[in-house]
Amino acid sequence: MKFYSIRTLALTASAAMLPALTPLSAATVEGASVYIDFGSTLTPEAGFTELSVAATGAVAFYEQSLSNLEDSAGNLTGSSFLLNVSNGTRNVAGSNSSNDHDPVPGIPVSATTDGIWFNNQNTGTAGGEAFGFTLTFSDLDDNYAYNIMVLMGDGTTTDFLWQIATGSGDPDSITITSSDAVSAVATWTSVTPTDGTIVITGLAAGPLAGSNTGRLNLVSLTAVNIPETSSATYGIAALIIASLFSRKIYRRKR
Ligand SMILES: [Ca+2]
Repeated sequence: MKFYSIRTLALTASAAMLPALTPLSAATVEGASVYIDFGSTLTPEAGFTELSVAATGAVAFYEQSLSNLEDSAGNLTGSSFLLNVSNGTRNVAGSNSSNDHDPVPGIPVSATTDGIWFNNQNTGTAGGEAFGFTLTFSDLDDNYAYNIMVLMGDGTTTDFLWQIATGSGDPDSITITSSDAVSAVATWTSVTPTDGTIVITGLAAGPLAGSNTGRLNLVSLTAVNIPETSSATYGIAALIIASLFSRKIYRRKR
């Protein structure tokens, strides 16, 4: 609590004296997570935002969005999420279908036992468009970095290559294979948004002959402090403010 009030104080200084700094968003809380829980089973825990997909007919290029995401601390972050699926048809499956992921510490079982599945219906890479997922988080607080986790699900039939397409700080490419999709936990650490945006892509990397299915279970973003640079900036701002306050108090005394 004490630390947070100091940062708020530093913000006041930066707005007046250091206009190059971006103001902190009061809605973003260090350590809080935004969870997008794909699937059709309601997850009652606070901060879990469901993304269910109606089981309708084939769609070549699918997208669905969520706005003003709630985090695990119960705050509305003002951030948005967009799911795009390229070269696939769509469907949804609940906990009784084969979208399960093994339990993950800290994540409710109701969140890891449902997912959504997409199938490219034998289209392979025809038309030059890869089959896979694009997860876009926008209007993120640039004053934080984000730890990211992606879970796919049982029944994924080909390999998917996951990476951070927009955002910096963790260049890891992570392959989730058809055989480990039920257990693999893809993570990236301290990813810094680019103009408030982080884009995560998971494109089919394996052989695409015939029908291919990708099952997506959960994605999370956890706000963490940006190392070094941010701390130094706040420290300088706090020193300036402290100096101003001491002068003001001195004048009042006289
Ligand atoms: Ca899920």
